[in-house]
Amino acid sequence: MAIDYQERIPNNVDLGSDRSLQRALEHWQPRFLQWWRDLGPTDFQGADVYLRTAVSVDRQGWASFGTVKMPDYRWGIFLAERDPDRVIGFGDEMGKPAWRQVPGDLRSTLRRLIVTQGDTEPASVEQQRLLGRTAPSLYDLRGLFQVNVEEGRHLWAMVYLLHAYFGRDGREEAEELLHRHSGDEDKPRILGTFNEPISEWLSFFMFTFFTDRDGKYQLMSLAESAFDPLARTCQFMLTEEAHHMFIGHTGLARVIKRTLEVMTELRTDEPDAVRAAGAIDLPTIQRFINYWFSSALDLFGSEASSNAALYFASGVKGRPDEAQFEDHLALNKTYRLEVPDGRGGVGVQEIPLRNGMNEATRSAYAAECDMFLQRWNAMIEGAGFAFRLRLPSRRFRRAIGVWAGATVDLAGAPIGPEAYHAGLAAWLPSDADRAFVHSLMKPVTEPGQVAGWIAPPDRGINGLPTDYEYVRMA
Ligand code: BYC
Ligand code: FE
Ligand code: FE
Repeated sequence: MAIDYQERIPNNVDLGSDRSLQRALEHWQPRFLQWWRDLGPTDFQGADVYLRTAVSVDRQGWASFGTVKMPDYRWGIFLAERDPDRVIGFGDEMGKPAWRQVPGDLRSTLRRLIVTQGDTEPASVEQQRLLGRTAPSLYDLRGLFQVNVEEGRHLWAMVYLLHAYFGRDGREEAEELLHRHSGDEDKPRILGTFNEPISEWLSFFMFTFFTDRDGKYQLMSLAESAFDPLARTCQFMLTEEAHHMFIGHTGLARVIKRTLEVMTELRTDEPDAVRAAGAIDLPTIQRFINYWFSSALDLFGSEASSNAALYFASGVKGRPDEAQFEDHLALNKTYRLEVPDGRGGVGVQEIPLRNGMNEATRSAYAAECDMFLQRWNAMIEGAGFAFRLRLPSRRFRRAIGVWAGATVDLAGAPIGPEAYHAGLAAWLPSDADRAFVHSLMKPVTEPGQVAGWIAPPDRGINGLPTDYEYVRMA
């Protein structure tokens, strides 16, 4: 379907044919814009930014690139094409037609999932709002804003579902999505990680690497949903999500590349020497990995989850790439969990497979993260250094699930609380680490120039050169 780019709310859901829905969204739109001005990126609302905008769902040409001021970004509503023959792919309802409406008995379950998903999107924009002041290049500044506007669009995507399918309580939830705020004492965002501030760029790259990747896995699970509008919405969001993770993994690779250049030049891996030369030493990068990975793991929910079993049974949420599994019922099978045995050791518990879906997804996620670490380790090895980056154990520093609050080391071995608390100082970024990283955060605003702690990007955006003026200050 062609999209009228000049409509107030660009969409491919034929919004024009539903006047009351359109009016409800037009009512929400100025509140969204007010939120964007109040809690979106600081300082740059008047800047001209070279941004990608979703304009259709065609595989080719789904986005257009151009220079816009962020408040004029055309946040639209796009759902992947509907397959009229789509059937439910898993669970107790498998083989029945996908739902075009919300089944009454699953209304609150679906609403809660959509609200949880929706809540993370504006939360991340709030977390990142000050970063524009210290971007290492105009290329990176544009990358930040690209992520921010698209997270804004993801909020639109969830608000559309709430308005279109959940009546009055959906509209109320849509309001609340603008009233909870990241880190707010009284009204925080729903999930833990989304209340942690992101005040420097190393954490921004960690977040887009680890946390946006949780987003990918959750969206893939929801793209399997029997509730067809949710599935199609999430399917299209994944198109945009790929670039957020690209920013994360290329950003971290560039940081490591720069560190290795300095180490090679100085012929040392001494952290103090690397720091004195203005790069981020590998042990500090490791501590940031320990922090952000463990924080992201909690986003998958408990290892043993009756919620997850209900989602799977009813069809509301599947597994990422459900089609790749042979057995879509997951009945009469178990999942083997390692759990604290209550005596300071590790025991084994068999749980019904459906209850173990969160852990199965978390484990696929961890394997994907590790693949990138191995690439970076190949860079380190290629430069002739012995240091290796590692993901901490999935048991480490958990706040949700069977290992919540357990005192384990980076390898996941249970240790006493004293050893744990002493260990944390070495395992997580210290105040001094954070202060050092902050000290590097000096904005670089000359086109083509890049801060000294990160290597330049290999390529520009959309075929443009790396020294293109991606952001022009107002
Ligand atoms: N923090 O059975 P359990 C993204 C709650 S990121 C606080 O363990 P369940 C993005 C849970 O709600 C993707 N609370 O978990 C990335 C439950 O509460 P109730 C976001 C938590 O329900 C970057 C209780 O603990 N999308 O898109 O199986 C930038 C026990 O629940 C946490 C989604 O999350 C936590 N970490 O699974 C921008 C998808 N974890 O029922 C965007 C939608 C659990 O006792 N959400 N709890 O009150 C879900 O599918 C599920 O809610 C979860 C939790 C996977 C998050
Ligand atoms: Fe998102
Ligand atoms: Fe994202």
